Amino acid sequence: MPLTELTTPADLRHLSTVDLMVLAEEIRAFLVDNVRRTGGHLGPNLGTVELTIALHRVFESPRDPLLFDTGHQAYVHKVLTGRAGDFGALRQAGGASGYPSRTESAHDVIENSHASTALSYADGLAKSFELAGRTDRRVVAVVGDGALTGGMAWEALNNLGAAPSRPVIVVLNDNGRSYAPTVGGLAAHLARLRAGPTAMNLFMTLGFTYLGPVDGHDVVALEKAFQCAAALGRPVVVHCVTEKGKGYPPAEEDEADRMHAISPSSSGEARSWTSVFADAVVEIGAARSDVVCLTAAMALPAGLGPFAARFPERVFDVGIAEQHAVTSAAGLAMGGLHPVVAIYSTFFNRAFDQVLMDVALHRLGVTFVLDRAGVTGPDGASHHGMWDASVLPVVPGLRLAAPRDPAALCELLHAAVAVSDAPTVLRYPKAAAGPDIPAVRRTDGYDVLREGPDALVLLVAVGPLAAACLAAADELARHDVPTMVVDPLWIAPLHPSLVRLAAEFRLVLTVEDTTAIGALGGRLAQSLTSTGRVATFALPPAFLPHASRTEILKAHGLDASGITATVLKRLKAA
Ligand SMILES: Cc1ncc(C[n+]2csc(CCOP(=O)(O)OP(=O)(O)O)c2C)c(N)n1
Repeated sequence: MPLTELTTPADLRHLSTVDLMVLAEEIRAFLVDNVRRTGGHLGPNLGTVELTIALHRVFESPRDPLLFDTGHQAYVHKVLTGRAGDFGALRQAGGASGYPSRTESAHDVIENSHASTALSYADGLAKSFELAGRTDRRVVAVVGDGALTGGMAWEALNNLGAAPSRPVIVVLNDNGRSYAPTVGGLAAHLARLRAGPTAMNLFMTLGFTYLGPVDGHDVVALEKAFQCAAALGRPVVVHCVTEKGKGYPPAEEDEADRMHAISPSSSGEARSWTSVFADAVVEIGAARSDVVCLTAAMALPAGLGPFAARFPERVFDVGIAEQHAVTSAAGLAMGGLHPVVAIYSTFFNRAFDQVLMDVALHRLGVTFVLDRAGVTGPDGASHHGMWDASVLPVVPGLRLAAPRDPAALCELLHAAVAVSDAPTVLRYPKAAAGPDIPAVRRTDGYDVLREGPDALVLLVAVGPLAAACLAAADELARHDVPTMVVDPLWIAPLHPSLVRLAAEFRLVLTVEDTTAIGALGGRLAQSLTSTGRVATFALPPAFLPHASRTEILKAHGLDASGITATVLKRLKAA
Protein backbone atom coordinates (compact mmCIF):
# COMPACT_ATOMS: atom_id res chain seq x y z
CA MET A 1 0.00 0.00 0.00
CA PRO A 2 1.33 3.56 -0.64
CA LEU A 3 2.77 4.79 2.65
CA THR A 4 0.83 8.04 2.37
CA GLU A 5 -2.35 5.97 2.79
CA LEU A 6 -1.27 4.94 6.29
CA THR A 7 -3.20 7.36 8.46
CA THR A 8 -3.30 5.70 11.84
CA PRO A 9 -1.45 2.86 13.54
CA ALA A 10 -4.76 0.95 13.52
CA ASP A 11 -4.16 0.46 9.76
CA LEU A 12 -1.34 -1.93 10.71
CA ARG A 13 -3.39 -4.26 12.84
CA HIS A 14 -5.08 -6.24 10.06
CA LEU A 15 -1.87 -6.87 8.12
CA SER A 16 -0.40 -10.39 7.84
CA THR A 17 3.19 -11.17 8.73
CA VAL A 18 4.11 -11.17 5.05
CA ASP A 19 2.36 -7.81 4.58
CA LEU A 20 4.36 -6.45 7.50
CA MET A 21 7.64 -7.62 6.03
CA VAL A 22 6.76 -5.98 2.71
CA LEU A 23 5.76 -2.82 4.57
CA ALA A 24 9.12 -2.79 6.40
CA GLU A 25 10.99 -2.90 3.10
CA GLU A 26 8.78 -0.17 1.63
CA ILE A 27 9.49 2.04 4.63
CA ARG A 28 13.24 1.44 4.26
CA ALA A 29 13.17 2.40 0.57
CA PHE A 30 11.09 5.46 1.44
CA LEU A 31 13.54 6.57 4.14
CA VAL A 32 16.60 6.12 1.95
CA ASP A 33 14.96 8.01 -0.86
CA ASN A 34 13.80 10.94 1.22
CA VAL A 35 16.59 11.32 3.75
CA ARG A 36 19.31 11.20 1.09
CA ARG A 37 17.59 14.17 -0.52
CA THR A 38 16.69 16.24 2.57
CA GLY A 39 19.42 15.14 4.94
CA GLY A 40 18.62 13.79 8.38
CA HIS A 41 19.01 10.71 10.54
CA LEU A 42 19.20 7.65 8.34
CA GLY A 43 21.07 4.81 10.10
CA PRO A 44 19.10 4.97 13.38
CA ASN A 45 15.75 4.87 11.56
CA LEU A 46 16.71 2.03 9.25
CA GLY A 47 17.48 0.07 12.41
CA THR A 48 14.11 0.63 14.09
CA VAL A 49 11.64 -0.19 11.29
CA GLU A 50 10.36 -3.56 12.59
CA LEU A 51 10.62 -2.42 16.20
CA THR A 52 8.37 0.58 15.58
CA ILE A 53 5.86 -1.43 13.54
CA ALA A 54 5.60 -3.99 16.36
CA LEU A 55 5.21 -1.28 19.01
CA HIS A 56 2.34 0.32 17.12
CA ARG A 57 0.60 -3.03 16.67
CA VAL A 58 0.81 -4.04 20.31
CA PHE A 59 0.34 -0.73 22.09
CA GLU A 60 -2.35 1.80 21.47
CA SER A 61 -0.73 5.17 20.94
CA PRO A 62 -1.43 7.79 22.17
CA ARG A 63 -3.40 6.15 25.01
CA ASP A 64 -0.25 4.15 25.75
CA PRO A 65 2.36 6.93 25.42
CA LEU A 66 5.31 5.94 23.20
CA LEU A 67 8.38 7.95 24.15
CA PHE A 68 11.38 7.96 21.85
CA ASP A 69 14.58 8.84 23.68
CA THR A 70 16.56 11.49 21.79
CA GLY A 71 13.88 11.31 19.09
CA HIS A 72 16.21 10.99 16.11
CA GLN A 73 14.92 7.45 15.49
CA ALA A 74 11.22 8.44 15.31
CA TYR A 75 10.89 8.76 11.51
CA VAL A 76 9.19 5.36 11.22
CA HIS A 77 6.81 6.39 13.99
CA LYS A 78 6.02 9.49 11.92
CA VAL A 79 5.30 7.38 8.85
CA LEU A 80 3.04 5.03 10.81
CA THR A 81 1.10 7.91 12.33
CA GLY A 82 0.02 9.46 9.05
CA ARG A 83 2.97 11.70 8.20
CA ALA A 84 4.66 10.04 5.24
CA GLY A 85 3.40 12.89 3.08
CA ASP A 86 5.41 15.38 5.13
CA PHE A 87 8.82 13.91 4.36
CA GLY A 88 9.30 15.95 1.17
CA ALA A 89 10.21 18.99 3.28
CA LEU A 90 11.69 17.19 6.29
CA ARG A 91 13.81 19.58 8.39
CA GLN A 92 13.08 22.48 6.06
CA ALA A 93 11.30 25.72 6.88
CA GLY A 94 7.60 24.98 7.20
CA GLY A 95 8.19 21.24 6.77
CA ALA A 96 8.18 18.38 9.23
CA SER A 97 10.52 18.41 12.20
CA GLY A 98 13.39 15.94 12.28
CA TYR A 99 12.30 14.98 15.81
CA PRO A 100 8.97 14.20 17.44
CA SER A 101 6.90 17.36 17.64
CA ARG A 102 3.84 17.92 19.78
CA THR A 103 2.38 20.34 17.27
CA GLU A 104 2.65 17.73 14.52
CA SER A 105 0.80 14.86 16.14
CA ALA A 106 -0.95 13.64 19.26
CA HIS A 107 1.28 10.59 18.93
CA ASP A 108 4.35 12.71 19.75
CA VAL A 109 4.30 12.98 23.51
CA ILE A 110 7.73 14.46 24.06
CA GLU A 111 9.79 16.58 21.71
CA ASN A 112 13.42 16.16 22.27
CA SER A 113 16.81 15.56 20.68
CA HIS A 114 18.77 15.67 23.91
CA ALA A 115 19.52 12.11 24.97
CA SER A 116 18.72 10.06 28.06
CA THR A 117 15.49 11.82 29.09
CA ALA A 118 12.73 9.39 28.02
CA LEU A 119 12.92 7.17 31.10
CA SER A 120 12.43 10.17 33.37
CA TYR A 121 9.40 11.31 31.37
CA ALA A 122 8.13 7.72 31.59
CA ASP A 123 8.61 7.71 35.34
CA GLY A 124 6.60 10.90 35.77
CA LEU A 125 3.84 9.85 33.38
CA ALA A 126 3.48 6.47 35.08
CA LYS A 127 3.27 8.13 38.48
CA SER A 128 0.59 10.51 37.19
CA PHE A 129 -1.44 7.62 35.74
CA GLU A 130 -1.17 5.75 39.03
CA LEU A 131 -2.35 8.74 41.06
CA ALA A 132 -5.26 9.30 38.65
CA GLY A 133 -6.24 5.62 38.85
CA ARG A 134 -5.72 5.14 35.11
CA THR A 135 -4.83 1.48 35.14
CA ASP A 136 -5.65 0.95 31.45
CA ARG A 137 -2.40 2.29 30.03
CA ARG A 138 1.24 1.36 29.79
CA VAL A 139 4.08 3.81 29.31
CA VAL A 140 6.63 2.72 26.70
CA ALA A 141 10.07 4.27 26.41
CA VAL A 142 12.38 3.39 23.52
CA VAL A 143 15.98 4.03 24.50
CA GLY A 144 19.21 3.28 22.66
CA ASP A 145 22.23 1.62 24.23
CA GLY A 146 24.03 4.91 23.59
CA ALA A 147 21.42 7.00 25.39
CA LEU A 148 21.58 4.52 28.23
CA THR A 149 25.14 5.67 28.96
CA GLY A 150 23.72 9.01 30.18
CA GLY A 151 23.43 9.48 33.92
CA MET A 152 19.82 10.66 33.78
CA ALA A 153 18.78 7.30 32.35
CA TRP A 154 20.22 5.59 35.42
CA GLU A 155 18.58 8.02 37.81
CA ALA A 156 15.27 7.05 36.18
CA LEU A 157 16.00 3.30 36.14
CA ASN A 158 16.70 3.56 39.85
CA ASN A 159 13.12 4.78 40.39
CA LEU A 160 11.39 2.68 37.75
CA GLY A 161 12.77 -0.65 38.91
CA ALA A 162 11.73 0.04 42.48
CA ALA A 163 8.06 0.57 41.56
CA PRO A 164 6.65 -2.90 40.85
CA SER A 165 3.08 -1.64 40.45
CA ARG A 166 3.84 0.82 37.64
CA PRO A 167 3.73 -0.67 34.14
CA VAL A 168 6.61 1.04 32.40
CA ILE A 169 8.14 -0.83 29.49
CA VAL A 170 11.69 0.08 28.60
CA VAL A 171 12.41 -0.96 25.03
CA LEU A 172 16.17 -1.12 24.82
CA ASN A 173 17.17 -0.59 21.18
CA ASP A 174 20.64 -2.10 21.34
CA ASN A 175 22.62 -1.68 18.14
CA GLY A 176 25.95 -1.56 19.98
CA ARG A 177 26.58 2.00 18.85
CA SER A 178 26.10 5.62 19.70
CA TYR A 179 27.67 7.32 16.67
CA ALA A 180 30.71 5.14 17.23
CA PRO A 181 30.55 1.84 19.12
CA THR A 182 29.10 2.44 22.59
CA VAL A 183 31.75 2.63 25.29
CA GLY A 184 32.22 1.45 28.84
CA GLY A 185 31.20 -1.21 31.29
CA LEU A 186 27.53 -0.92 30.33
CA ALA A 187 28.34 -1.69 26.68
CA ALA A 188 30.29 -4.73 27.85
CA HIS A 189 27.37 -5.85 30.02
CA LEU A 190 24.91 -5.49 27.13
CA ALA A 191 27.25 -7.55 24.96
CA ARG A 192 27.16 -10.32 27.59
CA LEU A 193 23.34 -10.16 27.71
CA ARG A 194 23.19 -10.31 23.90
CA ALA A 195 25.20 -13.53 24.03
CA GLY A 196 22.55 -15.27 26.17
CA PRO A 197 21.40 -15.64 29.79
CA THR A 198 23.97 -14.67 32.39
CA ALA A 199 24.06 -15.06 36.14
CA MET A 200 24.22 -11.31 36.60
CA ASN A 201 21.67 -9.09 34.91
CA LEU A 202 21.84 -5.41 35.82
CA PHE A 203 18.23 -4.72 34.95
CA MET A 204 16.91 -7.62 37.04
CA THR A 205 19.09 -6.51 39.91
CA LEU A 206 17.41 -3.11 39.74
CA GLY A 207 13.92 -4.66 39.92
CA PHE A 208 12.90 -5.03 36.27
CA THR A 209 11.60 -8.11 34.54
CA TYR A 210 14.04 -8.70 31.68
CA LEU A 211 12.82 -10.05 28.34
CA GLY A 212 15.34 -10.82 25.67
CA PRO A 213 17.50 -10.63 23.84
CA VAL A 214 14.96 -10.33 21.01
CA ASP A 215 15.87 -10.12 17.32
CA GLY A 216 14.97 -6.49 16.63
CA HIS A 217 14.29 -7.20 12.96
CA ASP A 218 11.86 -10.09 13.55
CA VAL A 219 8.50 -8.41 13.79
CA VAL A 220 6.78 -11.56 15.12
CA ALA A 221 9.31 -12.06 17.91
CA LEU A 222 9.12 -8.39 18.80
CA GLU A 223 5.34 -8.45 19.02
CA LYS A 224 5.43 -11.50 21.22
CA ALA A 225 7.88 -9.85 23.60
CA PHE A 226 5.91 -6.58 23.72
CA GLN A 227 2.64 -8.45 24.36
CA CYS A 228 4.28 -10.35 27.18
CA ALA A 229 5.69 -7.11 28.64
CA ALA A 230 2.31 -5.41 28.40
CA ALA A 231 0.58 -8.28 30.20
CA LEU A 232 3.02 -8.25 33.11
CA GLY A 233 1.79 -4.91 34.43
CA ARG A 234 5.12 -4.08 36.03
CA PRO A 235 8.46 -2.52 35.03
CA VAL A 236 10.00 -4.51 32.19
CA VAL A 237 13.08 -4.13 30.03
CA VAL A 238 12.69 -5.64 26.55
CA HIS A 239 16.19 -5.99 25.15
CA CYS A 240 15.95 -5.68 21.34
CA VAL A 241 19.06 -6.30 19.27
CA THR A 242 19.03 -4.19 16.13
CA GLU A 243 21.45 -3.21 13.40
CA LYS A 244 22.02 0.46 12.73
CA GLY A 245 21.64 1.16 9.01
CA LYS A 246 19.89 -2.18 8.42
CA GLY A 247 18.98 -2.94 4.81
CA TYR A 248 20.98 -0.17 3.11
CA PRO A 249 24.50 -1.41 2.33
CA PRO A 250 26.20 2.03 2.26
CA ALA A 251 24.92 2.59 5.81
CA GLU A 252 25.64 -0.94 7.04
CA GLU A 253 29.21 -0.63 5.74
CA ASP A 254 29.85 2.89 7.04
CA GLU A 255 32.52 2.28 9.68
CA ALA A 256 32.36 5.79 11.15
CA ASP A 257 28.74 5.97 12.24
CA ARG A 258 26.48 3.78 10.05
CA MET A 259 25.19 6.94 8.37
CA HIS A 260 23.88 8.19 11.68
CA ALA A 261 23.05 11.59 10.20
CA ILE A 262 23.62 12.61 6.61
CA SER A 263 23.66 15.92 4.79
CA PRO A 264 21.43 16.59 1.79
CA SER A 265 22.96 15.16 -1.37
CA SER A 266 23.33 18.68 -2.79
CA SER A 267 25.39 20.12 0.09
CA GLY A 268 28.87 21.50 -0.64
CA GLU A 269 32.24 20.79 0.92
CA ALA A 270 33.45 24.19 2.19
CA ARG A 271 35.91 24.01 5.10
CA SER A 272 33.97 23.88 8.36
CA TRP A 273 34.80 25.43 11.71
CA THR A 274 34.95 21.87 13.05
CA SER A 275 37.80 20.96 10.71
CA VAL A 276 39.73 24.14 11.54
CA PHE A 277 39.51 23.13 15.20
CA ALA A 278 40.41 19.54 14.36
CA ASP A 279 43.73 20.64 12.81
CA ALA A 280 44.47 23.26 15.46
CA VAL A 281 44.05 20.86 18.38
CA VAL A 282 46.39 18.32 16.75
CA GLU A 283 49.04 21.02 16.40
CA ILE A 284 48.62 21.92 20.07
CA GLY A 285 48.66 18.25 21.06
CA ALA A 286 51.96 17.78 19.22
CA ALA A 287 53.55 20.65 21.13
CA ARG A 288 52.06 19.87 24.53
CA SER A 289 51.89 16.35 25.86
CA ASP A 290 49.74 17.50 28.79
CA VAL A 291 46.82 18.36 26.50
CA VAL A 292 44.13 15.67 26.48
CA CYS A 293 40.71 15.69 24.81
CA LEU A 294 37.30 14.56 26.00
CA THR A 295 34.13 13.83 24.09
CA ALA A 296 30.64 12.81 25.14
CA ALA A 297 30.18 10.13 22.45
CA MET A 298 30.84 12.53 19.59
CA ALA A 299 34.53 12.30 18.77
CA LEU A 300 34.17 12.55 15.00
CA PRO A 301 31.34 15.10 14.74
CA ALA A 302 33.10 17.35 17.27
CA GLY A 303 36.37 17.28 15.32
CA LEU A 304 38.49 14.97 17.47
CA GLY A 305 39.08 12.37 14.75
CA PRO A 306 42.57 13.57 13.73
CA PHE A 307 43.64 14.05 17.38
CA ALA A 308 42.40 10.54 18.24
CA ALA A 309 44.28 9.08 15.28
CA ARG A 310 47.53 10.77 16.34
CA PHE A 311 47.23 10.52 20.14
CA PRO A 312 44.75 7.69 20.82
CA GLU A 313 45.74 7.39 24.48
CA ARG A 314 44.97 11.09 25.05
CA VAL A 315 41.31 11.01 23.97
CA PHE A 316 38.57 9.94 26.36
CA ASP A 317 35.07 9.12 25.14
CA VAL A 318 32.94 9.10 28.29
CA GLY A 319 29.62 8.16 26.63
CA ILE A 320 26.63 10.48 26.32
CA ALA A 321 27.53 12.01 29.65
CA GLU A 322 28.22 15.72 29.37
CA GLN A 323 28.05 16.40 33.10
CA HIS A 324 30.47 13.60 33.85
CA ALA A 325 32.73 14.77 31.01
CA VAL A 326 33.10 18.18 32.63
CA THR A 327 33.82 16.93 36.13
CA SER A 328 36.10 14.22 34.78
CA ALA A 329 37.96 17.02 32.97
CA ALA A 330 38.23 18.79 36.32
CA GLY A 331 39.87 15.67 37.73
CA LEU A 332 42.28 15.50 34.81
CA ALA A 333 43.20 19.15 35.39
CA MET A 334 43.77 18.45 39.10
CA GLY A 335 46.13 15.72 37.94
CA GLY A 336 48.24 18.22 36.03
CA LEU A 337 46.80 17.86 32.53
CA HIS A 338 45.05 20.42 30.39
CA PRO A 339 41.76 18.94 29.14
CA VAL A 340 40.00 20.17 26.01
CA VAL A 341 36.35 19.18 26.12
CA ALA A 342 34.92 19.21 22.59
CA ILE A 343 31.16 19.35 22.77
CA TYR A 344 28.12 20.73 20.98
CA SER A 345 26.87 23.95 22.54
CA THR A 346 23.32 22.62 22.95
CA PHE A 347 24.46 19.60 24.96
CA PHE A 348 26.86 21.66 27.04
CA ASN A 349 23.84 23.31 28.70
CA ARG A 350 23.45 20.19 30.77
CA ALA A 351 26.77 20.68 32.46
CA PHE A 352 26.42 24.25 33.67
CA ASP A 353 26.61 23.30 37.33
CA GLN A 354 29.70 21.21 36.72
CA VAL A 355 31.43 24.11 34.94
CA LEU A 356 30.49 26.50 37.72
CA MET A 357 31.23 24.40 40.77
CA ASP A 358 33.58 21.63 39.70
CA VAL A 359 35.83 23.61 37.36
CA ALA A 360 35.52 27.35 38.07
CA LEU A 361 35.19 27.19 41.85
CA HIS A 362 38.26 24.96 41.91
CA ARG A 363 40.12 27.37 39.60
CA LEU A 364 41.02 24.63 37.16
CA GLY A 365 42.35 25.11 33.66
CA VAL A 366 39.87 23.32 31.40
CA THR A 367 39.10 24.42 27.85
CA PHE A 368 35.65 23.87 26.40
CA VAL A 369 35.22 24.00 22.65
CA LEU A 370 31.59 24.53 21.75
CA ASP A 371 30.75 23.43 18.24
CA ARG A 372 27.30 24.23 16.79
CA ALA A 373 27.12 27.43 18.84
CA GLY A 374 24.47 29.85 17.63
CA VAL A 375 21.90 28.98 15.02
CA THR A 376 22.36 25.43 13.80
CA GLY A 377 19.53 25.16 11.26
CA PRO A 378 17.58 22.07 10.27
CA ASP A 379 17.78 20.27 13.61
CA GLY A 380 15.46 22.89 15.02
CA ALA A 381 14.71 24.36 18.41
CA SER A 382 16.46 21.85 20.60
CA HIS A 383 19.72 22.06 18.67
CA HIS A 384 20.34 25.78 18.39
CA GLY A 385 23.37 26.62 20.50
CA MET A 386 21.95 29.94 21.55
CA TRP A 387 22.20 29.79 25.34
CA ASP A 388 25.88 29.28 26.24
CA ALA A 389 26.90 32.92 25.73
CA SER A 390 24.10 34.03 28.03
CA VAL A 391 24.75 31.77 30.97
CA LEU A 392 28.53 31.31 30.92
CA PRO A 393 29.47 34.95 31.57
CA VAL A 394 28.09 34.64 35.11
CA VAL A 395 30.74 32.03 35.95
CA PRO A 396 33.49 33.78 37.94
CA GLY A 397 36.85 33.66 36.21
CA LEU A 398 35.52 32.05 33.03
CA ARG A 399 36.78 33.45 29.73
CA LEU A 400 34.61 33.04 26.66
CA ALA A 401 35.82 33.67 23.12
CA ALA A 402 34.12 33.73 19.73
CA PRO A 403 36.63 33.52 16.84
CA ARG A 404 35.71 35.44 13.71
CA ASP A 405 37.85 33.41 11.31
CA PRO A 406 40.14 30.36 11.13
CA ALA A 407 43.21 32.33 12.20
CA ALA A 408 41.39 33.65 15.28
CA LEU A 409 40.21 30.16 16.19
CA CYS A 410 43.81 28.89 16.19
CA GLU A 411 45.08 31.90 18.11
CA LEU A 412 42.29 31.79 20.70
CA LEU A 413 42.63 28.04 21.18
CA HIS A 414 46.34 28.50 21.90
CA ALA A 415 45.49 31.28 24.35
CA ALA A 416 42.79 29.18 26.00
CA VAL A 417 44.99 26.17 26.65
CA ALA A 418 47.60 28.50 28.14
CA VAL A 419 45.17 29.40 30.95
CA SER A 420 45.78 27.05 33.85
CA ASP A 421 43.64 28.54 36.60
CA ALA A 422 40.19 29.06 35.10
CA PRO A 423 37.78 27.61 32.55
CA THR A 424 38.11 28.91 28.99
CA VAL A 425 35.49 28.49 26.30
CA LEU A 426 35.53 28.88 22.52
CA ARG A 427 32.30 28.95 20.55
CA TYR A 428 31.74 28.63 16.81
CA PRO A 429 28.83 27.63 14.61
CA LYS A 430 27.92 24.79 12.29
CA ALA A 431 29.00 26.58 9.14
CA ALA A 432 31.80 27.10 6.68
CA ALA A 433 34.63 28.97 8.38
CA GLY A 434 35.19 31.43 5.52
CA PRO A 435 38.40 33.33 4.77
CA ASP A 436 40.50 35.12 7.38
CA ILE A 437 39.53 38.73 8.13
CA PRO A 438 42.70 40.63 9.01
CA ALA A 439 42.53 43.32 11.68
CA VAL A 440 43.47 46.89 10.77
CA ARG A 441 45.06 47.11 14.18
CA ARG A 442 44.89 45.43 17.55
CA THR A 443 44.52 47.13 20.90
CA ASP A 444 44.27 45.57 24.31
CA GLY A 445 40.67 44.36 24.45
CA TYR A 446 39.63 44.30 20.81
CA ASP A 447 40.69 44.08 17.19
CA VAL A 448 39.80 47.01 15.00
CA LEU A 449 38.42 45.63 11.76
CA ARG A 450 37.45 48.99 10.32
CA GLU A 451 38.67 52.35 11.57
CA GLY A 452 36.24 55.13 12.34
CA PRO A 453 37.93 58.42 13.20
CA ASP A 454 34.67 60.32 12.63
CA ALA A 455 32.37 57.43 13.21
CA LEU A 456 29.03 57.90 14.92
CA VAL A 457 28.29 54.22 15.06
CA LEU A 458 30.26 51.38 16.58
CA LEU A 459 29.55 47.85 15.50
CA VAL A 460 30.87 45.25 17.91
CA ALA A 461 31.12 42.15 15.75
CA VAL A 462 30.97 38.90 17.69
CA GLY A 463 32.64 35.89 16.13
CA PRO A 464 31.75 34.88 12.59
CA LEU A 465 29.29 37.76 12.22
CA ALA A 466 32.30 40.02 11.58
CA ALA A 467 31.97 39.62 7.81
CA ALA A 468 28.34 40.76 7.92
CA CYS A 469 29.28 43.73 10.12
CA LEU A 470 32.00 44.84 7.71
CA ALA A 471 29.58 44.60 4.80
CA ALA A 472 27.05 46.63 6.79
CA ALA A 473 29.68 49.29 7.55
CA ASP A 474 30.39 49.63 3.81
CA GLU A 475 26.71 50.06 3.17
CA LEU A 476 26.39 52.62 5.99
CA ALA A 477 29.33 54.59 4.55
CA ARG A 478 27.42 54.94 1.31
CA HIS A 479 24.66 56.52 3.39
CA ASP A 480 27.14 58.94 5.01
CA VAL A 481 27.06 57.09 8.31
CA PRO A 482 30.69 56.52 9.24
CA THR A 483 30.95 53.29 11.19
CA MET A 484 33.72 51.66 13.14
CA VAL A 485 33.85 47.87 13.47
CA VAL A 486 35.66 46.06 16.25
CA ASP A 487 35.94 42.42 17.25
CA PRO A 488 36.31 41.86 21.01
CA LEU A 489 37.56 38.25 20.52
CA TRP A 490 36.87 37.48 24.19
CA ILE A 491 33.23 38.25 24.85
CA ALA A 492 33.41 37.50 28.56
CA PRO A 493 34.55 38.98 30.79
CA LEU A 494 33.78 42.36 29.36
CA HIS A 495 37.03 44.24 28.68
CA PRO A 496 37.19 47.74 30.22
CA SER A 497 38.73 49.17 27.05
CA LEU A 498 35.68 48.07 25.06
CA VAL A 499 33.46 49.84 27.59
CA ARG A 500 35.60 52.99 27.26
CA LEU A 501 35.46 52.81 23.46
CA ALA A 502 31.70 52.29 23.42
CA ALA A 503 31.18 55.39 25.57
CA GLU A 504 32.49 57.54 22.69
CA PHE A 505 29.77 56.67 20.18
CA ARG A 506 26.28 57.91 19.52
CA LEU A 507 25.14 54.39 18.75
CA VAL A 508 26.71 51.08 19.69
CA LEU A 509 25.39 47.85 18.27
CA THR A 510 26.68 44.46 19.24
CA VAL A 511 25.98 41.80 16.63
CA GLU A 512 25.77 38.34 18.12
CA ASP A 513 24.61 34.86 17.15
CA THR A 514 23.01 34.10 20.51
CA THR A 515 19.93 34.90 22.53
CA ALA A 516 19.74 38.58 23.52
CA ILE A 517 19.35 38.20 27.28
CA GLY A 518 22.80 37.94 28.83
CA ALA A 519 24.50 38.70 25.52
CA LEU A 520 27.52 40.99 25.22
CA GLY A 521 25.31 43.97 24.28
CA GLY A 522 23.35 43.79 27.50
CA ARG A 523 26.48 43.56 29.59
CA LEU A 524 28.03 46.47 27.70
CA ALA A 525 24.91 48.59 28.20
CA GLN A 526 24.89 47.65 31.86
CA SER A 527 28.48 48.85 32.22
CA LEU A 528 27.77 52.09 30.37
CA THR A 529 24.74 52.90 32.49
CA SER A 530 26.30 52.00 35.81
CA THR A 531 27.59 55.55 36.07
CA GLY A 532 24.35 57.03 34.80
CA ARG A 533 20.66 56.91 35.71
CA VAL A 534 20.09 53.19 35.47
CA ALA A 535 22.08 50.75 37.51
CA THR A 536 21.84 47.20 38.71
CA PHE A 537 22.51 46.87 42.39
CA ALA A 538 23.09 43.19 43.03
CA LEU A 539 25.63 40.61 44.09
CA PRO A 540 29.04 40.69 42.39
CA PRO A 541 29.98 37.92 39.96
CA ALA A 542 32.28 36.19 42.43
CA PHE A 543 32.30 33.18 44.74
CA LEU A 544 31.16 34.66 48.03
CA PRO A 545 32.64 33.32 51.26
CA HIS A 546 30.29 31.78 53.81
CA ALA A 547 28.41 33.82 56.39
CA SER A 548 24.77 34.30 57.33
CA ARG A 549 22.43 35.58 54.63
CA THR A 550 21.96 38.83 56.55
CA GLU A 551 25.70 39.31 56.83
CA ILE A 552 26.27 38.62 53.15
CA LEU A 553 23.51 40.96 52.01
CA LYS A 554 24.84 43.68 54.31
CA ALA A 555 28.41 43.16 53.13
CA HIS A 556 27.26 43.92 49.59
CA GLY A 557 25.14 46.88 50.49
CA LEU A 558 21.91 44.98 49.96
CA ASP A 559 20.30 46.14 53.19
CA ALA A 560 18.42 49.34 53.89
CA SER A 561 21.44 51.37 54.93
CA GLY A 562 23.55 50.10 52.02
CA ILE A 563 20.87 50.92 49.52
CA THR A 564 20.31 54.37 51.01
CA ALA A 565 24.02 55.13 50.94
CA THR A 566 24.31 54.03 47.31
CA VAL A 567 21.35 56.12 46.21
CA LEU A 568 22.74 59.21 47.95
CA LYS A 569 26.17 58.63 46.38
CA ARG A 570 24.71 58.31 42.91
CA LEU A 571 22.55 61.38 43.30
CA LYS A 572 25.60 63.36 44.32
CA ALA A 573 27.58 62.03 41.33
CA ALA A 574 24.77 62.71 38.83
C1 LIG B 1 22.69 15.00 25.65
C2 LIG B 1 23.06 14.60 24.27
N1 LIG B 1 24.35 14.46 23.93
C3 LIG B 1 24.70 14.11 22.68
C4 LIG B 1 23.75 13.90 21.74
C5 LIG B 1 24.16 13.59 20.30
N2 LIG B 1 23.66 12.28 19.87
C6 LIG B 1 22.55 12.14 19.15
S1 LIG B 1 22.15 10.56 18.86
C7 LIG B 1 23.54 10.03 19.65
C8 LIG B 1 23.82 8.58 19.73
C9 LIG B 1 22.65 7.86 20.31
O1 LIG B 1 22.93 6.49 20.41
P1 LIG B 1 21.74 5.52 20.76
O2 LIG B 1 20.92 6.07 21.86
O3 LIG B 1 22.29 4.16 20.94
O4 LIG B 1 20.82 5.57 19.46
P2 LIG B 1 21.18 5.05 17.98
O5 LIG B 1 21.45 6.28 17.18
O6 LIG B 1 22.36 4.15 18.07
O7 LIG B 1 19.96 4.35 17.54
C10 LIG B 1 24.27 11.09 20.16
C11 LIG B 1 25.54 10.98 20.89
C12 LIG B 1 22.41 14.06 22.13
N3 LIG B 1 21.41 13.90 21.27
N4 LIG B 1 22.09 14.41 23.38
